[in-house]
Amino acid sequence: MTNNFPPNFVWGTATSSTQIEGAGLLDGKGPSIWDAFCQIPGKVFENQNALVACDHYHRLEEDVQLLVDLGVSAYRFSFSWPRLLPNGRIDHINEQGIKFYNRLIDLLIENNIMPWATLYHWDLPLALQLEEDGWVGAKMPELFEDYAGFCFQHFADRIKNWITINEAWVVAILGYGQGVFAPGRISNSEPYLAGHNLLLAHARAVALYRESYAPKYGGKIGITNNCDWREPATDSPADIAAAQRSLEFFLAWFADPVYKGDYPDSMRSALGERLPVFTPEEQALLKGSSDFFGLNHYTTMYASEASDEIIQGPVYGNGGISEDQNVKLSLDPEWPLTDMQWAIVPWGCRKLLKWISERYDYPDIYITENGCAFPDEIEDQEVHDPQRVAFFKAYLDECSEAIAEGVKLRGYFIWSLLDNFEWASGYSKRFGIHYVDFESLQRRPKSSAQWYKSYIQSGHR
Ligand code: PNW
Repeated sequence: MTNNFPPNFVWGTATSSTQIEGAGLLDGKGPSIWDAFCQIPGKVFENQNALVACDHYHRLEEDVQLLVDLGVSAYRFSFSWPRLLPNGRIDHINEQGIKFYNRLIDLLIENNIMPWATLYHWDLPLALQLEEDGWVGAKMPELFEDYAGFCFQHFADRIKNWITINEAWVVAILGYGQGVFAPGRISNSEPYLAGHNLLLAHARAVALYRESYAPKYGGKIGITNNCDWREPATDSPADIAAAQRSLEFFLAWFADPVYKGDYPDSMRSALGERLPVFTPEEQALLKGSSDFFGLNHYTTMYASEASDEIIQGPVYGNGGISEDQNVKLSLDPEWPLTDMQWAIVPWGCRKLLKWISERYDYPDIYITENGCAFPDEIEDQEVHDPQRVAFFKAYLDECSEAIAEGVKLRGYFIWSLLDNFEWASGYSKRFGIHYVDFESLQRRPKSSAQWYKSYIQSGHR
């Protein structure tokens, strides 16, 4: 085990509104696209929904206490747009939503835990899906800016770390390409339009924050993208190029516009007119629009050139639309799998961190999510999850190694604080370092929570 984490390294855990809050239609909250999606039979495991989830809305104090007990220095959560603005627009404000987040933020600060707030973690107000076509609608960047401004106005005095959009890739590909996440659209062009509007929405929110809030409060704002590592399946130039292309369709799709002002050439040439074009003004707005590189990382796959094989339909986990890339993905049978069937490949994390650092000139990186699902069970009042502990040890070791190799990794957030509503998988996949009994809603630290606590304490901070 190496330890290259500096004393000011940010140690945290993460959650999101839909996944933990519950109170899905209570206290003035409007419905989100996920509330609607859950009502379509067959979309979510056992037709479950997020109406109660972990009932965090009513167990706020208890959950902050879990964070205190863990000894983390930061907590990443997300604002529920439809809890604050039930129809998505600032003409109708839900005061009870503001009160709820004020309580959360104040409690975190009282306990010396830095709040990291995500503005959009997938719970679009349903009204905006119906009225504006959701993220393929041209007015969405402006409506997001309004919503962001509303959040800054109420919370920027205390929140110094902002994330605009969580995983635009998931929204675009799973929500608008494969239709397996809300809003459930299936298309081979809408993902690129949705991605485009998400980027513009991000850029507008950042411009507003930098102009009107950062000078006064001195906070930071950025975007979080997810990416797996893609290892060339062989050392042939074709497979090396395929792995590179795969990473560009997955991560550079969203990171190049933010760091360089435009989409990668590989996407432009493969997609032609399906990839929207930024105006020069939009490029200027996007370039440099993130104060840090937010990364959610879970797994690794081999990539090879698809050449003669015709890739049809969705290939799970392939960045961009599968058919557009000419990349074939595969797994090494030696790699252990999590309950999501995601391979555990810790060195992939280090390689990805280095790839990002080299491509984007060594930005400050925060891993805003990393974690794994296992079918944990309670036995004699305890939950032993040695595989999860081994996962974190191994991934953090590679993070430490990456730091030694020059990567400016500044923080790490475990996904997740609690077992929660895992989107289309419902409650069947447990990512938490605290076990949640979804009948009684009782929380219980797993051994991984104990381990993380001592890891943070033992000089890894
Ligand atoms: C992320 N994929 O989602 C989200 O930010 C979390 O809300 C979620 O609970 C967590 O990871 C675990 O799934 C992802 O298909 C969903 O590659 C799907 C993918 C990646 C990330």
